[in-house]
Amino acid sequence: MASGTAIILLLAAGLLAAEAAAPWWKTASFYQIYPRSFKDSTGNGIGDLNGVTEKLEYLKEIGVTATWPSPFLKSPMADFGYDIEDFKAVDPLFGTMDDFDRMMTRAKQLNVKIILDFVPNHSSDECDWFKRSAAGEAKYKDYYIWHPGFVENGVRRPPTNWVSVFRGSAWEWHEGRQEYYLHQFHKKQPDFNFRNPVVREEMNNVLRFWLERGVDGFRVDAIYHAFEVEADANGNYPDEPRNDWTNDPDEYGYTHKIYTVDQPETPHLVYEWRQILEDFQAQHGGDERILMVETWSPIEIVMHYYGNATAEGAQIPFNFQLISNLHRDSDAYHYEYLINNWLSLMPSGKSANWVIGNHDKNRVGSRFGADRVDLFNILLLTLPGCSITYQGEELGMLDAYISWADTVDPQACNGAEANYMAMSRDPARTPMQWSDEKFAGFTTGSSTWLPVAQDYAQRNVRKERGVSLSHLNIFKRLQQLRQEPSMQQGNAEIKAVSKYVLAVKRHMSGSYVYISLFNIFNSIENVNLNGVFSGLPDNFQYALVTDKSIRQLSDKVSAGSVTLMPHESIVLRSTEML
Ligand SMILES: *[C@@H]1O[C@H](CO)[C@@H](O)[C@H](O)[C@H]1NC(C)=O
Ligand SMILES: CC(=O)N[C@H]1CO[C@H](CO)[C@@H](O)[C@@H]1O
Repeated sequence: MASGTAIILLLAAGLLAAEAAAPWWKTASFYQIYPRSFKDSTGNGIGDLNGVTEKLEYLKEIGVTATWPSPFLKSPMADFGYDIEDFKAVDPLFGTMDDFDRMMTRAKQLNVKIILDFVPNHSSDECDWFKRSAAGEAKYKDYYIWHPGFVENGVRRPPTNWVSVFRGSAWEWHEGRQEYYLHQFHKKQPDFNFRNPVVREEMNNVLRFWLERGVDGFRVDAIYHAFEVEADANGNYPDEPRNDWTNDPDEYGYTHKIYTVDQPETPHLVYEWRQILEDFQAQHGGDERILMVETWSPIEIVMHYYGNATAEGAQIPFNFQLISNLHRDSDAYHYEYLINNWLSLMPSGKSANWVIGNHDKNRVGSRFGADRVDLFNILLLTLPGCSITYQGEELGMLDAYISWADTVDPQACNGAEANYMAMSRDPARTPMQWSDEKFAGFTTGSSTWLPVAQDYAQRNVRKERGVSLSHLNIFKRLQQLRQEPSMQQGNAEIKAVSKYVLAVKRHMSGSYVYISLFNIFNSIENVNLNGVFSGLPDNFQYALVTDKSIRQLSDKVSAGSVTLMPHESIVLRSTEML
């Protein structure tokens, strides 16, 4: 057969591949579930995996592509599951491995992807590996970071001045082994030694284990703490330089973190994990598995997690620019800068992602004002790339008032009654509001692990389904708009029209032009879009309105004059394809 035919076949295959090329995650809508508070299936007042399974259809209803439930692996719960005892087992509080498998089966039927929250920086001190390491068993001896410390004038002191995030020395003396172990967090959370290839392989096996069980990827918790500086030839570690703004050696800010976070090796650990995913893919086929990594590092460092010139990294290094830097008074120029800065620093060929809420932050409506709930949902869902929504934000859930007596967050309980509210993450972790039934339909039991928010009778899924411009229905409408070619693959231009108004234009040649407009403040604004974007058609119509709008869906409007009501956000669509 002529080699020409083979070339044509190859070309055809190439074209098909290119058409199917946009991987599922690039414009996905991710949804973070906090399993303790999503749905309780047993009546004990704590959400569980069967509860998640029961509500997967709801995720489908609101157009979610993928969900990452916060950790549900076996844990003594010193830090609500971020301290893992067994990396390959479900905690009985959340269910069983069979429940997990059922959740996966249902998710696959509905085509909702499941991402596992993977917590690699440490294990629990009750983890079998730590016990064996402490006992000096050969294989496990160097699984964690051990050092005998120093004795000066008969007094023992820790190896360095490093401080734990939870206050006090990051080194804890272990009587059994007669050495200190390193813990950057709680003393019940010893840090792994990722310089030990056996530990890396052990973790790689954890990834393989869950891939085999069907997960679509991993969300990697606080990766920037994974490595510490390498020990010198004598096995010693250097002190970190002092910060001059505190003299309290127990305060986390006492030292400047140059040896305990953001070490140059850390992104390479992520590249290694990506390779595990690729290898699995090559063997098993199916849709692309992904890595989402959490790192609260400077933006230039975050970019390394995308990969380097020769190795792929995480598809989604979390973009915390909006969640970290925006506040109530931020003007449109600030929004514009933060968004464009990410897009311009991102290596070419990579995709953006946007985060505005999570289980560690106050509710969006409480941080920015309830009048801006739709604004942030519209922003997240019309920017290019993928959106990441924390459960309940689609309803506009607000922080609940939690009394001191009801407070359970260790971060708040460790402090004093006088200022616990500033520390507590409980207000954003209250049970999901499904209906106006008792306990908001979250449980059939007689109590809940955290109180249900006081406003649940007005703000819940069932009620919002029935109100045409509810936050929930706007969220669903946005998901439909996101399917449009201009939103999926179009270019994006993000511009501040003034201090008050932000504009996002999405367009792909041969399709409609979409423009989202955000009136951030409390005044009426008039915008001439021709002064903002060049080459616009004259006529637009409203593709999305909110309860702030005086115009209706499909009303016509000229590009030369668009009026925005206080806090109004809208999406316009050109009347013609361009
Ligand atoms: C990229 O990372 C890989 C894997 O860690 C490494 O082997 C390679 O040298 C790096 N390439 C560049 C150009 O830095
Ligand atoms: C890498 C990692 O797992 N980071 C986590 C380390 O532990 C603390 C305390 O549990 C978590 O809050 C971090 O997110």
